[in-house]
Amino acid sequence: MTDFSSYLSTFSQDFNQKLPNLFPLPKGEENRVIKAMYYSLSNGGKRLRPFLVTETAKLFNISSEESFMTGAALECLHTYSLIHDDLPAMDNDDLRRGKPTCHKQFDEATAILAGDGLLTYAFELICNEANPFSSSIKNKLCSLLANAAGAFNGMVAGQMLDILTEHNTDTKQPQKTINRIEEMKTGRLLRYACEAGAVLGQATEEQLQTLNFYSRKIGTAFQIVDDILDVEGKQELMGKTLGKDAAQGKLTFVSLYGLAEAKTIASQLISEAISALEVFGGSAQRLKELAYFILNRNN
Ligand code: GRG
Repeated sequence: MTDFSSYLSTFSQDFNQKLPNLFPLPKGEENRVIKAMYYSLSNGGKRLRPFLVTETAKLFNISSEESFMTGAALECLHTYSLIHDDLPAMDNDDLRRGKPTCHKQFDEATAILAGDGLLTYAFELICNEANPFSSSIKNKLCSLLANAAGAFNGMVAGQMLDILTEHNTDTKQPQKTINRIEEMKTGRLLRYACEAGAVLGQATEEQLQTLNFYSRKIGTAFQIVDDILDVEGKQELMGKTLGKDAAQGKLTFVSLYGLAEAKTIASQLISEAISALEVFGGSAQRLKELAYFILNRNN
């Protein structure tokens, strides 16, 4: 294990240990939905989004304890998107994070509700009084998160475009389309992670722009690597069904550029992301390492 992998793994363990406190189980059989929410949330996952929140906030001397709630909220929202993406009406997947998907483990209606529950709980966590920031910062965090996850150029819009493209791959401008899908579906939440850290740390406009640039570059690289892994990855490491993009004739970075060029583009994006962080000096070391990790990941 590299030094960075072990750093990320320690972060994940610490993060996972704090999760049960956020999910006290109320009495009543309706707690089934909370069990389903916690099942999917605690079911592995690399925790890259809360890691990004934490490390970005650290640039501004905000401790990991202070940024925890914001990272947890984002991971809840991310997990909702995975649960809904796996549903029969969407990607129809049986496996997620190496375990049965939420609708396979529970049932479809419960999985829809678990997604809804995690989405709304994200905002409750940000507003929670245990989140030690001012109302104005929490307000900003909520508004940015709603926009990143929503239907107006956010993740929901990206998912819609992705679904439409699946049924119509002979789009006139495939390059533009694939970039728009990535930017909204995958990119917006990764961008939010860095924005949130910057909001917690009350970053300057210039610092925010730098982090924005970094997160856009790693976001695109993340999606390109995801597309590459769908072709070349190992199912036991990825924990999800692979080869689906080609089987569904999906427009992806690999179908558009081919494997070799897709790898070159991803590598170029990661170099640009890392260079941008120079302004933060040594304190951005872990963010630089994360960029490499995204490029070289196998799950
Ligand atoms: C249902 C509104 C709605 C949106 C779904 C997240 C998503 C949008 C679709 C999932 C399909 C997919 C392959 C998305 C692109 C990349 C992505 C988000 C991968 C999963 O993220 P990781 O690798 O997952 O960080 P873990 O499990 O490690 O958290």
